[in-house]
Amino acid sequence: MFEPTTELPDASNAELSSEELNVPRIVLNADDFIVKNAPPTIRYIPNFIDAEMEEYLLFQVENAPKPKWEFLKNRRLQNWGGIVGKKSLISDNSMPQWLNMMIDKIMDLENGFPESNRPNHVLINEYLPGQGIMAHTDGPAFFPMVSTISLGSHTFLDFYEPIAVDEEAKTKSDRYIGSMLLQPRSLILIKDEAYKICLHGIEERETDIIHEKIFSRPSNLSIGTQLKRSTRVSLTIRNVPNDNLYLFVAGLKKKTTAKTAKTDATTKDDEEDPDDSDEEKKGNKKKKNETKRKAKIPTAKNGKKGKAKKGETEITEDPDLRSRDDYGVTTKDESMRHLTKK
Ligand SMILES: O=C(O)CCC(=O)C(=O)O
Repeated sequence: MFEPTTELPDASNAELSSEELNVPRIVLNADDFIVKNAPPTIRYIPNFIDAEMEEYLLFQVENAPKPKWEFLKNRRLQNWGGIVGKKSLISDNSMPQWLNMMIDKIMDLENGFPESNRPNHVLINEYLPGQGIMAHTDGPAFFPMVSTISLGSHTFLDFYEPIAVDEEAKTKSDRYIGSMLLQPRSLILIKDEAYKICLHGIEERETDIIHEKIFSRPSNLSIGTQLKRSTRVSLTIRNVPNDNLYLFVAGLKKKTTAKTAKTDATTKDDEEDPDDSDEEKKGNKKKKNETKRKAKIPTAKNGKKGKAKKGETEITEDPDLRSRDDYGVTTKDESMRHLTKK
């Protein structure tokens, strides 16, 4: 599908360094790219990579070993770096050079990830036109900042208030805050309230129409402009602070701790609690339990607490502790369609 039209590095030179692959190292300050009218803090860098690099990355994604692909109902994905559990990463030391290169490029940003939180996990999602991802917050295992590179097509990344568990439960459209127009080759960095409190998702649409609530509207795109989606690949690049390396030796599983803090407390859960894509697959089952759970969170606006109403998905007290299965969407939400495997 993504045949390179020019001569590009291929898997045979995948171990070459960024310099050898001529990745320009330009130091940008991420804080120069804060999106002013968006929830704090979203930083958006258009043309973070050039077209040649985009083509190269699409080629690498498309030509990854077949078993790397996981098929969900609404998209397919690849997981690199290991399995993300509730609180830590079960690292498999598998980050290929073509992704390390992008991690290096993100690490070159001033005010990006701290040195001690270099991204160690990459989730690659491929969306055909009409596909999307339900509104969610990222799991508690991650350092609270996500970086995403878009390839191949634009999309709208939509932001929502969390379900305000108060007297008047709001619909999803009531909770809609606005959208980022993510252009191919761009980088978005989401942290603070936008990461911890807001939900983000992508509607299943084939065409997007520019409207007033697009935070990142370029001046050449007037309200009403229609943008037809094509296949989009996103590289979601994150850090999981607790990084456990598992060694499989003669059928015996032995754990070594690559980084310190809290690892001992996490391992059992993590083995049984797979990464967020797997949680989606298990979502239908978990969702039933979810609706039974009692939970309270402060509302986005008035800080009140309360129980979720009938028919709502209840969410945990601390949005930080919400994983992909705590979507924070109503059980009637159409995004639940995503939960079934093909
Ligand atoms: O594709 C994207 O830009 C969003 C992906 C995402 O939200 C996720 O994988 O958690």
